[in-house]
Amino acid sequence: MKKVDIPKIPSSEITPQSAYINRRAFMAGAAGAAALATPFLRHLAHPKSVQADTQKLTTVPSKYSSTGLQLTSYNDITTYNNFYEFGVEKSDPSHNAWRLKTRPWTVKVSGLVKKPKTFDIDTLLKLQPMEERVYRHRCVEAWSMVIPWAGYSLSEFIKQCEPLGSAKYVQFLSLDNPQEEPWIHEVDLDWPYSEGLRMDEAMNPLALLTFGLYGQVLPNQDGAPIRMVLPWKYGFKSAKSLVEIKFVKNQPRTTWNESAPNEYGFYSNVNPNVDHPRWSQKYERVIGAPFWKARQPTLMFNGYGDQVAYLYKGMDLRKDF
Ligand SMILES: Nc1nc2c(c(=O)[nH]1)N[C@H]1C(S)=C(S)[C@@H](COP(=O)(O)O)O[C@H]1N2
Ligand SMILES: [Mo]
Repeated sequence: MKKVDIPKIPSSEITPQSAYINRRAFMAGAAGAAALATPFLRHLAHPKSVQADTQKLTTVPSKYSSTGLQLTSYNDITTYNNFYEFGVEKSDPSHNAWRLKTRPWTVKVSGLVKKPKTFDIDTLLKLQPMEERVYRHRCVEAWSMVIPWAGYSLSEFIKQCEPLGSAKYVQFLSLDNPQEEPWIHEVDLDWPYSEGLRMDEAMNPLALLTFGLYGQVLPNQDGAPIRMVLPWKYGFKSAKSLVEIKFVKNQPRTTWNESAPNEYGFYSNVNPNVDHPRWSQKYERVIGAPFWKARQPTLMFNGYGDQVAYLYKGMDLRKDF
């Protein structure tokens, strides 16, 4: 297999995940095609002009919403993304995720539950009142945003699933469809993208089953039509475009832990005192902020300690990072 050189990344940016992923040539055919392969792969032209899906969602305010924070702009939230199924550069998903078909869409509930069931996305949308929750979002790459999500507590959904007592973990599986997500063949990760939580973490009311942002359905690049949002954990724990939620006995495989276990732990709680092996986690770059506010200290549990610290009592967070 021919390897494609990783594009040069501005040294001011930490983009460790993309830098450590091997990408294979998109067009393995004619020799001359190799030079063309990268630009072609970068941005597959949208058949229509690029247009946001602007379906409105009605939301109610939430007691779990963070207050007093400057929201990141819609533009930054929807053009600076990690969604490796659509490319490894921050701008790739905004150019490429139009390929994702979000209807019809179902989410399968499987594993250790009383009644395994497949839910239609439009049923899930109406299951609970949709809350607007402003959350801090901290990527493991030491950048952050503040995003007004729309969704409801995962715990409300889990109660309806009636998990068995033997279910100790919840696994989240993203769409794995190379037709719509051609980068799946280029990016050297094990697909589908998989994440997981311990059951008590999943039942914490902050864990948000998410359908929208800024009062509209999720743009594809942000994980349409349904994703997780876990504000006290690094961003990669919040799997996008979910197709299956599985209740399991043992700690499930998680994509980044599998890829680099010494760098990405199962828990991945935001923790300024435990550095990534290749960079500090003490500070974060606030996307879109004016320069005098762009570097902020990172908060333990991303500022959500009052609500989640009890989950990790007695654990060594250096070991269980
Ligand atoms: N399926 C899937 N989910 C994913 C990712 C991904 O590449 N694939 N990236 C993760 C990472 S690293 C982050 S920081 C967040 C980014 O979410 P956002 O683009 O909506 O800000 O999504 C997470 N969920
Ligand atoms: Mo991330």
